[in-house]
Amino acid sequence: MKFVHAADIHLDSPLAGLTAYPDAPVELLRTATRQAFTRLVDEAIDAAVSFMVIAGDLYDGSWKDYNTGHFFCRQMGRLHQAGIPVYLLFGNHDAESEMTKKLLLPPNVHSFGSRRPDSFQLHEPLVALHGQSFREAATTDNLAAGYPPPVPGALNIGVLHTALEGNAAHATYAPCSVPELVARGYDYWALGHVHEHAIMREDPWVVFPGNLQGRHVRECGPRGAVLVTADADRVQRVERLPVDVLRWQVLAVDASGTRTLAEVVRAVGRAFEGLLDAAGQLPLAVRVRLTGHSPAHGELFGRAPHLRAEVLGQAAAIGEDRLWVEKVRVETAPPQDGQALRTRSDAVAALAALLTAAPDDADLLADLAEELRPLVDRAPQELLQAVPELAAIRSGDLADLVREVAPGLVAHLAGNGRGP
Ligand SMILES: [Mn+2]
Repeated sequence: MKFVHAADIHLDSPLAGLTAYPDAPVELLRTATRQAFTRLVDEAIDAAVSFMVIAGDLYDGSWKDYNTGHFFCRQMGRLHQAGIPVYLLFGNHDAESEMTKKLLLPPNVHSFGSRRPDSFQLHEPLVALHGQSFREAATTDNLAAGYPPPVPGALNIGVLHTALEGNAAHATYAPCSVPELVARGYDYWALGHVHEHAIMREDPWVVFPGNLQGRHVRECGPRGAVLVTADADRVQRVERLPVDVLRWQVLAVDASGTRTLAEVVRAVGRAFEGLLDAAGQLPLAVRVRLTGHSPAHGELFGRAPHLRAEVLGQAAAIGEDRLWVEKVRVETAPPQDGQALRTRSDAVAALAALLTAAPDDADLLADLAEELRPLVDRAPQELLQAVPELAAIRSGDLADLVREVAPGLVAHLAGNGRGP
């Protein structure tokens, strides 16, 4: 017997981070979560699974209109035609109190209630699924504590949307510990909420499938569900089932062997080629990080817009519409040879002298005020109230500000990237 365990589908939430680009794949960014979910249903039908479990955050929040619900009904109808039941639990994003619109679902879809734990059973082989949906988004009770004892002779599956405990990256929704889940005596815990795929434990299994589709650069790498193979009384294996339709990557390119911006751009191009070879046919959204000590460091910083244009040019030439650049981050440092260090410390010393004299230099302060005023004039009122330095810039009173920031700035420049 096989089943699919998915969670954190966040249907119809848009992908973020590429939309600023004029040539961004707008349609793909808008529909990626739907396309990934359609692929999941394709895979479930192809693998002739016995059932599908969705462990919360199917929806990103209340629907804008009924379109999202109609799409889900259509996919559930396909599973119904194939004789595949679905066990659906709601998490913090789609808690009962959050969802103002609702549709009847096909008879193959069984939702876990939010008042108390519900159990459903399948026969031949006997499977019992236990779960409780979130009633409110901010559910911080330990829901698992109320789950029923295992059904004897069945493969018991607990379905739960939880941050577990002590997970710093996530709010403490429905907290509980892995030993507590193990003690319940089930064979498999189908968890949701944590977007990174993680097998917390095997036999009994405690599994986060991860979210179905990465939505920004902080959700990198393959995304999807898991395919679980089991016999009548135990789980045999858990395999990842990637169904994402666009993949986010962070690509670090070492610029330490390069001397000019052009050489850096060519190194990025070679790295793009390697990335595409490894990714198969999937479109990629890439953040480029340039690292290392390089003589090109100054040029990269000084010509950032040109660098970005060149990197986009490489992506366009190599990517054939499957490679999108999210951002180019320059994290390089100056070369570490003695000459450069001396030049640098001279520059830092000159800047320190300039800044020391600056509070008493009326011309310099006037120039500075003129440069900064347009920025401050665009800042919202709340920001001006929250940051007194901005008010100082607006009133043209910069001497104190320069006195305050100068030591920190000089220390930062002097200490940054210095070799041993
Ligand atoms: Mn969640």
